[in-house]
Amino acid sequence: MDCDSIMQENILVTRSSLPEFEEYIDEIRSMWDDHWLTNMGRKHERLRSELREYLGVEEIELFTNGHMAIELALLGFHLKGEVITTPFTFASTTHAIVRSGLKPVFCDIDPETYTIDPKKLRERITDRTAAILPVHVYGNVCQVDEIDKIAREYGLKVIYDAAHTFGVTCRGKGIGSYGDASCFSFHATKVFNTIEGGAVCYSSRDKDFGEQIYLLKDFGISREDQVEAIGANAKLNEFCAAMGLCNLRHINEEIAKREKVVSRYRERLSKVKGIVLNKVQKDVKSNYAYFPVLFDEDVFGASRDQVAERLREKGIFARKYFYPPTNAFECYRTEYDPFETPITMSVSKKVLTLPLYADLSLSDVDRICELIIQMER
Ligand code: T4K
Repeated sequence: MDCDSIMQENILVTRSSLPEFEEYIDEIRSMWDDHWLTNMGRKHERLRSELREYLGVEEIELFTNGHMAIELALLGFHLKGEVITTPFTFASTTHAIVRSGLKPVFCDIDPETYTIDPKKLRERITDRTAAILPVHVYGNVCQVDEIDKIAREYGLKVIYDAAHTFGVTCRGKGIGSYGDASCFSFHATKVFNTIEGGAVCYSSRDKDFGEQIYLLKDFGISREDQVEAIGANAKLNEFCAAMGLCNLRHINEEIAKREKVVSRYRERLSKVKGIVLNKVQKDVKSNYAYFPVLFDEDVFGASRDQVAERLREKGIFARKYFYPPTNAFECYRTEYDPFETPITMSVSKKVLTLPLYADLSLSDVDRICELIIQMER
């Protein structure tokens, strides 16, 4: 089946939010006057300033995608050695560590939030540990206080992968203001998108770090005749920034629509035996980024894979985010044993993320739930 028919006839795990066509055209029109398309142009700077305010962070730098945001944040702190991280994440998190010349050390997750388990962090720390890279997976906030306490005790940097937590607040504070840096993704599949894009948020006390990541996203060029660092090209272009400016105008409305979808799923699925829903976190304002569901085959009567297959037959493409865990990837097979993180292994085999986007109709949610409930033993 080609991409067109997949998108038209089926319900996919998510669907990019777009502004009205005319709104985007109005936003990009001025680019035909000044011919400025990239390299930190006007739209880029406006978006940076609007995002700083919306996310409630002190400083923010924009990037071409969330992955480069993580890679360059790691490089920006001049880290060497090992980085403790979670294997229950998208490929990007682990790859960013390895591609930055660092070694990932995997720590298991908490069985309720699926985020790194601080109780298991200490035993992973050695004299080679340079940083901790936890992930606010599905928009679930990590145990930021415990992580912070351990990091201070051992003098480690904390870099959050906040790809899933756009707009989330914890105790009223923007999630991007926790840790030494937080990296967001603005990919087309995210709650807020700039088509492709990403950001690193950091404290205004860390001016050196800010200068470093700015240099690193632009080849290390500090002046026309001066190249100070071995940088990459990771600049957010003006078309992407324009999409961000449009989408940001509608973000609260988008999140409110997502909340309705999630409430309906909860209403329909919360009492089904053998189905475990994502925990609602106290003190956290959610962005309803993903709707992960765990299937306990022995109690529910069907496995995650059977449910996924049944939905697929009906044109509903739920996804196994995140299976396999990154420490079980082919490319890391010789270095890691995924059975060293048994909770990750178990969650990863049971989880299915159900379709979720702002315009998913409640009748489609009902249909998805009915198909699932029919499989209950
Ligand atoms: N850290 C974490 C924890 C992450 O989850 C991610 C990205 C990153 C870091 C890195 O951030 P970026 O460098 O990507 O900014 C998707 C996304 O591509 C990826 O951004 C995301 N995580 C990951 C969880 O999901 P795939 O391989 O599953 O994407 P794909 O192409 O299968 O798309 C999934 C569904 O989204 C499609 O079925 C339909 C819908 N879709 C997709 C595209 C590309 C749209 O509606 N519009 C689109 O343009 O990785």
